[in-house]
Amino acid sequence: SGARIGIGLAALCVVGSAFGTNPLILDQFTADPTARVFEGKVYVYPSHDILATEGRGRPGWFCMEDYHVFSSVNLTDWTDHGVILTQTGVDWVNADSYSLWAPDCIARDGKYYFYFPAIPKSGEKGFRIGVAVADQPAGPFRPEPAPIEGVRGIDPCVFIDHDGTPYLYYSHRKIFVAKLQDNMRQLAGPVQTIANLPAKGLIEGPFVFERNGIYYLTYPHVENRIERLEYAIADHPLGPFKPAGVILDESASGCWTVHQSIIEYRGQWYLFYHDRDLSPNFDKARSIRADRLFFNEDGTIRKVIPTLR
Ligand code: FUB
Repeated sequence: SGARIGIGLAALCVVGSAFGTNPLILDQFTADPTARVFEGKVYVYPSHDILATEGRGRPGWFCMEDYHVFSSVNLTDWTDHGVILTQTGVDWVNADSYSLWAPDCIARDGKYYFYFPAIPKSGEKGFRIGVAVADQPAGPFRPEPAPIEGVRGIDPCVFIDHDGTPYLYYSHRKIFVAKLQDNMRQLAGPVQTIANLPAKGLIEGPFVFERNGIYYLTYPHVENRIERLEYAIADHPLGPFKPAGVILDESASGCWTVHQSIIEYRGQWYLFYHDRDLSPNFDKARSIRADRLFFNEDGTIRKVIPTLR
């Protein structure tokens, strides 16, 4: 079904804004940014919010029919590489569900694996997680014919440890983890629930990274209407994790969701997240931001202060 993927090479154009003048992308709504450093550039794989209308999605709710990928060498000028996956281009996805939620992309052995949640056309309830594979960070991505067996949930994040073991994290009110096989398309072991995280409120959107032997599990957590970014630390990708603090307070604009990724690029750490800068009255039409992130000497993360336009 590779031919059915819309590859918007024609859409290749610079759409960015100056770094430090969030939001990063001004010509469309973007959310749930997963930033990765590939081939010396920052690639961002966000969700793509659009506005639902009668017959297209569910008015008042999230509405997403495709994904774009963006890249930058300076976090200032962003290139939109166009559409890399659509709800009509994946065999197992309900082509009328407008539910392509938060994705991830990871490189392994010269291939790029794009993970995305979607609602299946089989009629079963809830989200499954699929994989699409490419030879380049901006695609073209070839979707696998079926979602990952044994996984039901949203917000995939794949982390590859120093020993080469890949782990898939995802959420379904709680956060789960399972080892992946070397083919990056199937589970290699049982799904485990991450223990010791806050028991109250919804937790979603896991993003895991490692720095100086500390494994950081970051996640949005909502106890009272608006999500804030929190994190837990461990000395192994499977835990046990211990909650360690707040990275980003609840949005001042009142945006219900937040969703994050953290990268080191040219010696500086960055938090990518979203708010609703281009849509102050509707928080399902979001915009991605980036801000510098700093660590304390003991490895704890200092709270990020959002910079605005
Ligand atoms: O974008 C849809 C959903 O909202 C994501 O999957 C969640 O993490 C939240 O940002």
